[in-house]
Amino acid sequence: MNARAEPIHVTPAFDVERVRADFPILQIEVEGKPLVYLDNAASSQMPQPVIDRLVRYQSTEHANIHRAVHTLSERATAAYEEARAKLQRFINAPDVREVIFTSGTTEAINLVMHGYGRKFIQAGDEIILTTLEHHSNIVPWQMLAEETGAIIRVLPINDAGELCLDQFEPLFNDRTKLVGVSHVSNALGSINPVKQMIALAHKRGVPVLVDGAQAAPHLPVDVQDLDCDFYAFSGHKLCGPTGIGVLYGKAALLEKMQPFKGGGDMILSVSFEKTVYNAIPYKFEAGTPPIAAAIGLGAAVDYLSAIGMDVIAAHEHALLQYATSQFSDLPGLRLIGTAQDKAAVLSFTLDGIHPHDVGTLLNQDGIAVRTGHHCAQPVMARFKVPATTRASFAFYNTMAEVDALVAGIRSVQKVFA
Ligand code: 7TS
Repeated sequence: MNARAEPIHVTPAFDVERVRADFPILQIEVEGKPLVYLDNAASSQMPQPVIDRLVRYQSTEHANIHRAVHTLSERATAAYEEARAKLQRFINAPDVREVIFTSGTTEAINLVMHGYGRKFIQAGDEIILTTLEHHSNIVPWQMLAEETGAIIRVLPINDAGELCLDQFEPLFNDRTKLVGVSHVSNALGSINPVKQMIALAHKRGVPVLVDGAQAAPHLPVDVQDLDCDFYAFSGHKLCGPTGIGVLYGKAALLEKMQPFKGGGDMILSVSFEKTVYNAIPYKFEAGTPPIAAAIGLGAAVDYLSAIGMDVIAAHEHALLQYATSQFSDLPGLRLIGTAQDKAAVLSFTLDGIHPHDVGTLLNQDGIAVRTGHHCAQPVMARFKVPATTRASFAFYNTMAEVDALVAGIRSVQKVFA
């Protein structure tokens, strides 16, 4: 007999009510009804430990960083750099120098466009994007194409909102210089096979930028496992503050890139004859950064990691399955985006009712959803709709909130019947 006890693998039960108690804003009422917050893809809410961390920083640690020998400056610098290390662990980056604080995903992508694109992409070179991209992973590349004469190629999607992976490899040629792809679509929730795409691109020697804005808050992200060259995400979708985000980049690439912004902190020495740039990551962090926000984001990833990103993903998947099955009982509802592999985003239209009216009426029931094109107009064009209503879930949402949404949709349909 084996004397050693077998390890027992128990998934800790996820207590959603306990988690909700951490979020002051989830306790408020809207229009006299308990808030049902289903606009997490736009921005998620902040738990008390993150709020407390911001207050502690502002009350006892605030000063400018990397500049002075006084105590507060040292405290602020230590807390800021500690936050960088927390973010490094959160995405399993091999080197802390590969974590650059930006103002968000948009700025992170623009940094790659200016730092990498303007240096290495020329007339006739090609960039591969996908139909699923958010405007912030389209427009910077169009600006670059306009400036340089580079060409953008687009990987299409099928009727379920999944990338047509079989058409990916044929898009490459000798002029392909970069692939930009979202890890998770904000408009449809499709989870893209980025690991597979990165491997295919690397076979051709082409670097890949992953827009992780909608993945980092919902799935465990491991940049070493993905082997991505760049990974961008935003703090405010991750229970952190606005005005902060991260660009992960492989050190070898970051070293070769030119700075995006010039100013203080990004230099080693300046004269009118010659300026020497600072080492990475500081080369890309010109000026006083959003110190408080970075520290808040560090607290946010601590909070999420304590719950466990796999636990978060499992709870959100259960919400998605339940909501999808409830939606299938609603006549006149068309679900846009039915990918096999999907995050908890439900984009839909209701026959004969404009999404704006749906959103306005749901708000009267205290339910927050987003309506519109979700900054993904090529996705809307693909499905021939001008807009959708989108319910996007977070780990603090409940099955009862799915029921509230379904009841809300039924009453919207009654108003328009
Ligand atoms: N990429 C994706 C996939 C996104 O979903 C968003 C924001 C961005 C980039 C830009 O992020 P930012 O933090 O720099 O603005 N998406 C949404 C949304 O779906 N609704 O509001 C913002």
